[in-house]
Amino acid sequence: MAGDCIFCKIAAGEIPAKFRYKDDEIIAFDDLDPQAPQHILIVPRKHIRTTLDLTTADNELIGHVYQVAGKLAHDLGFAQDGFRVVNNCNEGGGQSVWHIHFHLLGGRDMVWPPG
Ligand code: DGP
Repeated sequence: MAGDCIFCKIAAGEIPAKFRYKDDEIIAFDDLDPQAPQHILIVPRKHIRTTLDLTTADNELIGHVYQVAGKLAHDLGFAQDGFRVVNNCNEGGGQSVWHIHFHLLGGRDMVWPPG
């Protein structure tokens, strides 16, 4: 755990969140600033700063993130209509929290190209 990290504090139960999923490896909770009717953050418990800090040791973990994204989309009823999983990397990519996370967005049509 990184002491000043918001997502580590949410994982440790020190900051409240509306949880949608939890296991030993990852947590998922509603985004504070939703960009779609359903906007859930899927966050590994392990403090990894950005996508650029992933190693082969994390391959299974990231695969698990995508499995949970699909399960949540299915359970929340927007899997068939379509959804998006987004990872913002570094400031130019839109990253603002320095603990790797994946935005699961659903409940509306998505546009392309993204902003
Ligand atoms: P990004 O910009 O890709 O790093 O996304 C960070 C997201 O985290 C952003 O959409 C807002 C969300 N967020 C930041 N702080 C909190 C918090 O304390 N609680 C929750 N639920 N979401 C947060």
